[in-house]
Amino acid sequence: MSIQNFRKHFELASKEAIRWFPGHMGKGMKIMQQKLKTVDLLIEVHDARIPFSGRNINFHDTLTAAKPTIMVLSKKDLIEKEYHRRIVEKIQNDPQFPIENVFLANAKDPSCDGLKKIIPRAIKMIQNSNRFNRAEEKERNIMIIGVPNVGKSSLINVLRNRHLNKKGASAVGAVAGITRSVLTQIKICEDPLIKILDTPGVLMPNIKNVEMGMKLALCSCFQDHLVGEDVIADYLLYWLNKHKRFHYVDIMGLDQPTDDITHVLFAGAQKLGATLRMHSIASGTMEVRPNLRSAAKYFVNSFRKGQLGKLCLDELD
Ligand SMILES: Nc1nc2c(ncn2[C@@H]2O[C@H](COP(=O)(O)OP(=O)(O)OP(=O)(O)O)[C@@H](O)[C@H]2O)c(=O)[nH]1
Ligand SMILES: [Mg+2]
Repeated sequence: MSIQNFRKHFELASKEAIRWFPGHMGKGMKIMQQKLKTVDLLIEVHDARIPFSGRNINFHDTLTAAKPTIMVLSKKDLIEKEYHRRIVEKIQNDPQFPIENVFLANAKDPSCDGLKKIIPRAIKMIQNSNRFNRAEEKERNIMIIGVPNVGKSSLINVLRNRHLNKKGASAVGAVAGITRSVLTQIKICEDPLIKILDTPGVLMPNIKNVEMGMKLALCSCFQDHLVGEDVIADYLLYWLNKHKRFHYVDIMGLDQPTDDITHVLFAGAQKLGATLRMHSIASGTMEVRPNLRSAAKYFVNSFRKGQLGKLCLDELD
């Protein structure tokens, strides 16, 4: 296939796939709102691979408008370094919800520069803010918010380790929905006394934009089975071709780029030796077929591990 023939738009075979919103999330948001009066500052965490897509805009109206807020773009190790400054500036100058204090962070690297700056900046911002009913409180409370799987709990753990020299207090995992209890309070610093409330990820109620939904799916903000690994893999292929990122050709055992996901998955299954034994109704015997689902998972995971290159999915201009 010639490169000019790649798809210019991504379309879902069924629009139904875009109706995800697990019910417990709305309840989580209400409890977070009720807790707001015990909080001095918010840290909104978002995935640096989708710095502008999929942020829950309801956070602004219900939470961040009322308290000083720091934005942390996590997983900075998975995007190109040359984008860092432009991303921060774009968020600071956002026409709708600008956030002044923005840091990029890699929770897997305790010596990361962005990580070092978060708590000192938070202390300063709380000092300079009107704490209303909390003016006499010695304890500073921070609430961490964000959509699922962006690294909220990982950030708490690495900050706790850094400022208190203590290891993981909050459970972390590669799929969405690891933190379930609405508010777990974790001490992360002794002097001054700082506690962080971990919260479950909350998506916006409606994701009408297909591309935004697919980017969130690719970054594991939903559980894969809700969208389907094959659909996520097809979106990934579309994105890679559109941006002329062809590392996948090698990784999936192809000869050249293609826009046909079935072709990619067949080649990938063959490369992996991934097969399925299935009963054929036509012949009445067991047949060995390529395991396309395994190939789709492998393809999507290659992106998630950064093996397809450092990729920021959002356009910067
Ligand atoms: N590469 C990389 N992976 C990260 C980083 N931060 C978190 N992760 C990974 O992202 C996944 C999700 O991390 P969590 O800390 O559980 O995310 P969460 O936002 O608390 O997720 P929920 O509680 O499910 O909403 C885990 O596999 C982490 O190891 C980072 O800075 N870089
Ligand atoms: Mg969590």
